[in-house]
Amino acid sequence: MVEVRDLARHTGEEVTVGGWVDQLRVHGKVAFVVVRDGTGYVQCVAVKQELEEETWEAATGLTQETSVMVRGEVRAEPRAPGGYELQLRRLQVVGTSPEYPIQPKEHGVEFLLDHRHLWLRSSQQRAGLRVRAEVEQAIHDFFYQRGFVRLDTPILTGSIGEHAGTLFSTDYFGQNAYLAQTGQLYVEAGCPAFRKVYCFGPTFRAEKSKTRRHLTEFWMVEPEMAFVDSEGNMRLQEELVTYLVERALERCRPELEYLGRDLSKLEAVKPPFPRISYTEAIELLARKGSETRWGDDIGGADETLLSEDSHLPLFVYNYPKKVKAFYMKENPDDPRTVLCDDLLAPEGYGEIIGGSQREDDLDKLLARIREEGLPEEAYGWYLDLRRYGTFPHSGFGLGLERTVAWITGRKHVRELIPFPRLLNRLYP
Ligand code: NSS
Repeated sequence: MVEVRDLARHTGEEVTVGGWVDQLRVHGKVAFVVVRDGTGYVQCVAVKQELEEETWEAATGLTQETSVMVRGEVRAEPRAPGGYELQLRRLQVVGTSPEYPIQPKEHGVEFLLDHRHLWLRSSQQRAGLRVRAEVEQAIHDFFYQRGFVRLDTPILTGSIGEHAGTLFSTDYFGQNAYLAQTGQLYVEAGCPAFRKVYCFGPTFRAEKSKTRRHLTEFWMVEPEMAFVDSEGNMRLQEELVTYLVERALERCRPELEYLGRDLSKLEAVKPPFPRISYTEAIELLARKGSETRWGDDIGGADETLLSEDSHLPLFVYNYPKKVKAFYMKENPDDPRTVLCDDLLAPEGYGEIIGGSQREDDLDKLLARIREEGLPEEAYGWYLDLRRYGTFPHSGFGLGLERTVAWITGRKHVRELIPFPRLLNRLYP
């Protein structure tokens, strides 16, 4: 059996392809069956006169998503999808598909999400998820090339990584365990062992938000670097984001074009990215009519206001301590703020990265844990990192689905993960 993507190498030969029926068109005594095998589409041409009666009947009775094995000669045909077609000789139906639920017409999004296991087969979804897979591979390549060691962090944890308000908790043999909101605290422990490390996996947040940017389970890559400050941290973020966009442009151009992405906007993504402080952002927001005041967090609508004019991602750095997580390092020049940054994607796609330099002073960190009312006993191990050879270090988390939503130009993150977990959705 050959894969459709390899058909060019088999021009003139008779081959077998296995796949699923995408389309059938019958024009009198000629029928065209388009088969998708997961690597591409191929059009099979069935000519009544050349086929046994039975084969012709089977070909013209095919329904959408029937699985088949088709055999025939490969011919170059520029007008066919993929550029090649098969002159059908034989056809075997492997699995029938009566009344396939997703038809070539408009369906409501809840219906499509209920049928996500089938919706994955559609061209748009395939294109988005292929870009996702490429971006994931590019992330690993980027860190591997730079000497980072991948450190896998636990999903079940007793230490709250971000905020107490968005935890999924479960019983762990009589103890309370949480699904990890972040792997960060653990990659921090990996720094003295390997200097530069990263984790990349699913993270969980019981967020009650029903926005196009929120999932309750999303994937995040989190590098952590010893002896790197907030400035060096932002430089790595710029390099990573630029690399991911370049890789998508280089290896997923057909998918991006299929999705209608304006490629010139992606091609313009080059460092340095503009940077504004939180205080400057608040001033800019006030000029744009936002009600957000110094001390407030910058929400989704404000992020859109800040990033709508730019084709480049925008750094907003040094937020007030009060709106950020306990582990961020106090800014020595303004102790009301912390040394952190959010990277906002252009065109209103929102925050794709949150990063910071970490508090490396034991007493300050302990004070922050107490202020936040976090259970101190769960952080003994984390505080040990400050007790035994504390060191300046920084890191960040890039949200995969938001990044891919921006790169592909898709509005909603739910399409950029194979099986989205959303408020009110655990099926399929
Ligand atoms: O909360 S973050 O801003 N930061 C952290 O989790 C740090 N512990 C990362 C670190 O420094 N190692 O989340 C980081 C990114 C954020 O910018 C989004 O892109 C993404 O994770 N994110 C989400 N994506 C989808 N859905 C939800 N709910 C979500 N929350 C964060």
